[in-house]
Amino acid sequence: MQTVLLTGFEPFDQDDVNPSWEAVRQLDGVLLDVDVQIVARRLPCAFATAGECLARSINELRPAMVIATGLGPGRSDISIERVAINVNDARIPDNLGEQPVDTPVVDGGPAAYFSTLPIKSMVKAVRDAGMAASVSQTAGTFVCNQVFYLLQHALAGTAVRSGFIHVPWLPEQVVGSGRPSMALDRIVEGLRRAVLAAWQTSVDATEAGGQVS
Ligand code: PCA
Repeated sequence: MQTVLLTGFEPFDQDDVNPSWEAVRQLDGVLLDVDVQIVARRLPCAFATAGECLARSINELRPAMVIATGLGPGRSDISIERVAINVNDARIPDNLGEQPVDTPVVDGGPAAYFSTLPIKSMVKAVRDAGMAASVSQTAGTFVCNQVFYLLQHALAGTAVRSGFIHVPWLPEQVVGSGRPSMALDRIVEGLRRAVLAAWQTSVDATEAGGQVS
């Protein structure tokens, strides 16, 4: 049996749930395909500990593919991230009170890493299943981008493909605010379809999915 590691984050800022963890915990133990099982793990929302925790899970599970997920506050769809950048620039403190400004994720590391997942095929698979999805050109500069960068850095040059997905708030988190959200069962199914497409696709589809600015 092979393993696909999916991570989600603990709540942060003002929220008392994080939809990324609420969704991936429902996929823990699910058979993705013949002989491939999803294992879900929760990461702390802290610059000092999230990367360590991710590395421990990778060492323990030796997964065949790794997809980290997080809440993208204000996102309206399942956002498949294209690129992780070598910058921490926190607008708010993390859960340990740390707020790095303009520091590198990895001293002397490359400016950026691309996702090694078939991002266009993943967007198409989620949309075909009836959920909104798009390629996102930035994972921000907070803990999600840091984890995404550390993940790509750790697995660079290996056969283990990896990437990052941001998900929207849940409807109950945005009541009366006019902010976008997505129901939990749709996030769960959207993630499952995205992960399945990533697993089954070795050459990405050519589909328009960029942004003008
Ligand atoms: N979202 C934050 C960190 C944890 C999470 O779920 C981010 O986008 O950086």
